[in-house]
Amino acid sequence: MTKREIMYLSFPGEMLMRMLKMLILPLIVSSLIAGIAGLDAKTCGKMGLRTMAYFATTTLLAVILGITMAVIIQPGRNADRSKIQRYGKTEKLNTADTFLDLIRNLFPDNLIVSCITGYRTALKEEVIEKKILNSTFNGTTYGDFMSNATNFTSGGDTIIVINGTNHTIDQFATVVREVISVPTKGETGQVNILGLVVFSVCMGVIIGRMGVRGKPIVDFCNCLVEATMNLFIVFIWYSPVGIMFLIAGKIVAMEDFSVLLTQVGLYFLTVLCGLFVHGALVLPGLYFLCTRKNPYKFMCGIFQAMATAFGTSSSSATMPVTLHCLEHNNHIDPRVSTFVIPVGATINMDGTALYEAVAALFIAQVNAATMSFGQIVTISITATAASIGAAGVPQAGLVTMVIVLAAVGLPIDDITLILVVDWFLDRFRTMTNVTGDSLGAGLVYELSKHELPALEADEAEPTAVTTENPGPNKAVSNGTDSMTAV
Ligand code: 7O9
Repeated sequence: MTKREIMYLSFPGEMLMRMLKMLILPLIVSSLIAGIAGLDAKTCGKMGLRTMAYFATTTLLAVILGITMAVIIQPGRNADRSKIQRYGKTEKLNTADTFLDLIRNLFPDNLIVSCITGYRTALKEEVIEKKILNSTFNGTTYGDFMSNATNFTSGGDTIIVINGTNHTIDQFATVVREVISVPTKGETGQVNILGLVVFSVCMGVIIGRMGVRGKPIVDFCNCLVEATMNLFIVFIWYSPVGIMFLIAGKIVAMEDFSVLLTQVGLYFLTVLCGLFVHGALVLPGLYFLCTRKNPYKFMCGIFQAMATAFGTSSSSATMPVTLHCLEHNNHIDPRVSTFVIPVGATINMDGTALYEAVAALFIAQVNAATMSFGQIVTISITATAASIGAAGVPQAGLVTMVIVLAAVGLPIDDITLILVVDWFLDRFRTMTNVTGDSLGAGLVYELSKHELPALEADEAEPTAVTTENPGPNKAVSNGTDSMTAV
């Protein structure tokens, strides 16, 4: 098929992507603000700590699993480098700039702009002229000139008299032009989701502390979440068709798969095995350990979210489906899921972390570079950090990989060796990412469950306080009722 025909074939799938992505912005901002503001500070803090502990544990486990897999299977050991075809190009990148961009993106200077694009340091090339003092003038070398330095006479330019002739320092200089890159302000062209998450979480905390006076915003946000989810239920009917076309379009566009598998097949299998073990054994195991409930029953409930993750290869586009599945199939309290899922979709990427660790070791093996224990630790730290920061750095996929490789001194250009299977592995790692987020929501819910009912009473408290400024009688009596109930 021609590119155009493929575009037509995947068009119904593209429409699904657009519908899902349309919902992300209202959903993430309102669900985080309402979710966090609806909790009291103590529960919010406890739940936040549990969530972060879960995210950190699972990401670290994923990296360790990836490294173990790559060391056992040795996917790159016998690979003949010259036989692996390279695809695409890698771009030049400065690790320090990327890191600063990430921090800048945490705090957007303009909220409206952050809904459209993030900050990215662009390197502008500038020509500068440099004088190099090395030439010879009238038989006098620069060395001679300098050794007579005591003879300097001042007056405008530095002048030196050698054998009765005046010389200036410029006569010994050769002018060279050099191109340097100057960091300037640029744009990522992608929504700065990390900034929006930080903003929403902070606003949620503050609005929650405002009590009654913050209630209109909380109600507004709750209403917006509900409306967005209702709109999503309309779209959900279309999702099976959309996912089918998304995958069909990809299959048609695929190059000869057998060639690809013989080239980097073992690498592909290593990542796949790692993702499978993590998603089907490690994460459910952790869930079981903490909750004593059947994790596979839980995972049946999020099947639709996993299918959407596979079809869209984006955990953010899958977010509405994940929220829907958690609430309707697994009966997770929306106060928990609307907090865990958006934050998880942004910073918790187990599959991505595992993938980056395996990829780095694969490239090391292909280059027959032996990795010391220290370097392996460096890979795990950078892969973990890369998966956390991915949503905040421009062109995340490649850039984070570059950072991991650069940290242990592996050739950056070798990323092109693995690009050919990247789009396919992306689907599987997104599935793992979504599974990790969902099980996390389930786990945090089970652990925080006993604290949540108390919350409902707490929420009613501000209404009771309104006696100070008596509103409609009904509201006051409601509040009193629930206070009595407490
Ligand atoms: C994978 F919170 C949300 F839902 F609003 C949200 C929106 C956007 C969360 C995250 C993002 C976002 O931009 N995420 C992002 C993720 C950006 C760049 C790269 C990645 C990494 O993506 C994963 C991967 O490539 O391994 C994977 N495709 O989980 O979506």
